[in-house]
Amino acid sequence: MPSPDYDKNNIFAKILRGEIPSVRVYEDEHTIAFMDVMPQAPGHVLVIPREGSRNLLDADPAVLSRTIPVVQKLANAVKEAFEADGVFIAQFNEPAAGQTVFHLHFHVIPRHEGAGLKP
Ligand code: DGP
Repeated sequence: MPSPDYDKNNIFAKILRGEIPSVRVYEDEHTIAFMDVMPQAPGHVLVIPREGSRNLLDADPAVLSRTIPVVQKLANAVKEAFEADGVFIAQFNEPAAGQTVFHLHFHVIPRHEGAGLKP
């Protein structure tokens, strides 16, 4: 069940329904991952559950428990594919914390030594 604060017309919901294009790099029954259109670094991927929640604050813990292993899988995949030294995982909740798209998502960003960190 989508959470009550969820807007089913947000851009990631449209990506999930195939109404706008995305570069999908992973999908399973519960989760998809696609390339971020405004990457912080090459290989920046977004992981989202198919079930709608506005963000982590209202997400069903059962959905989180299915999503985190996919974040781990994609983190290892981008680390290898982009020959990164590390992987930055970011997740924002509400505008005050920097959230701009209101469908729960995890940023998975490969990092290279010396490249610097954007917040
Ligand atoms: P935030 O809500 O601040 O955690 O970040 C939302 C991210 O979503 C941001 O890095 C840019 C990305 N984004 C926004 N619109 C689209 C889109 O239409 N397609 C894709 N692939 N990414 C998007």
